[in-house]
Amino acid sequence: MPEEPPKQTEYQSTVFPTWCPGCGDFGIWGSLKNSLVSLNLHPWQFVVVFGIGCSGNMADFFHAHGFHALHGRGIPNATAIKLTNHTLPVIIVAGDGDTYGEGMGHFIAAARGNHDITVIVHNNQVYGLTTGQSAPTTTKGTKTKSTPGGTIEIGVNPMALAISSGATFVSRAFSGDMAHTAGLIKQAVEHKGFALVDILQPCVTFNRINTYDWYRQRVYKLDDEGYTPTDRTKAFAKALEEEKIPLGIFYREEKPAYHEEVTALKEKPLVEQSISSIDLAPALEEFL
Ligand SMILES: Cc1ncc(C[n+]2csc(CCOP(=O)(O)OP(=O)(O)O)c2C)c(N)n1
Ligand code: SF4
Repeated sequence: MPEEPPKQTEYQSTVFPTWCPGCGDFGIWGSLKNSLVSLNLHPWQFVVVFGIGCSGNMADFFHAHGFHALHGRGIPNATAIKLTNHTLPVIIVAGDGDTYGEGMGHFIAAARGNHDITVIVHNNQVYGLTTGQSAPTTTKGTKTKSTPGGTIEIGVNPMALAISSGATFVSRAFSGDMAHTAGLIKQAVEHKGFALVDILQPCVTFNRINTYDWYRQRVYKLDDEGYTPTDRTKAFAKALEEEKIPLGIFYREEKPAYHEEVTALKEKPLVEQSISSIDLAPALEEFL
């Protein structure tokens, strides 16, 4: 008998979100579930790695095979899972602080390797869970709890960072537009290689600048102007736009994913390989 298609409720855990009412995390949560339905993936057919933050708290509100990683360490956990069983779609859900701050080195390394993972970033431009300190994405001069005189550093540009690091699917969404966000997540998961969906997510409690209205006055869709995401130079130009905020796929490229270039994984996934015939004695003797 053919398997029933998944239903949204399958990804529902028994815990209702503890996010503040109106938080943009709700829109990302709903969009992710909608995209998984359209990808025809049941909860046991993919893995989600969660970071630490309000965003990563989704681990409690989501029913699937998952792992709640340390702050900044979602990406290395995800690449390890992918290399162990590269038939599984692997998704990461983490904050902008987690991904572009403590996890920045891992982000660049995984993008350079074109690891076949989907990184979903809740970009609220603050540290939400720890109550509103500045994040790596905070715009220069912004006053936050940790920067009462305004931030001195410039903000990280996630689109430019991803494009220059070798990511092969680079996109931006807005959590206030769930249909568009779900469509981008779906395409990112389908993409073979390192895929970023940076999602602009209002933190209604600690970020009173980048509100839903603020975004609605500035965002526009790249698709609406007939933009094609195949030219790196044009993608950089879009990444540097500031007055208006482009949404959609900035850059997309087809090339081999990391696991496809590892000789030992060419025949079958690591998890299906037998290690009983391997003599571990010489290695143990050398290292113990
Ligand atoms: C290794 C480590 N460093 C720092 C922290 C403290 N910490 C917890 S959440 C967080 C920031 C969360 O901000 P972000 O990643 O943007 O996620 P958000 O809460 O905004 O969704 C920090 C610094 C931690 N738990 N572990
Ligand atoms: S603190 Fe901000 S990011 Fe965290 S749940 Fe509340 S509104 Fe959302």
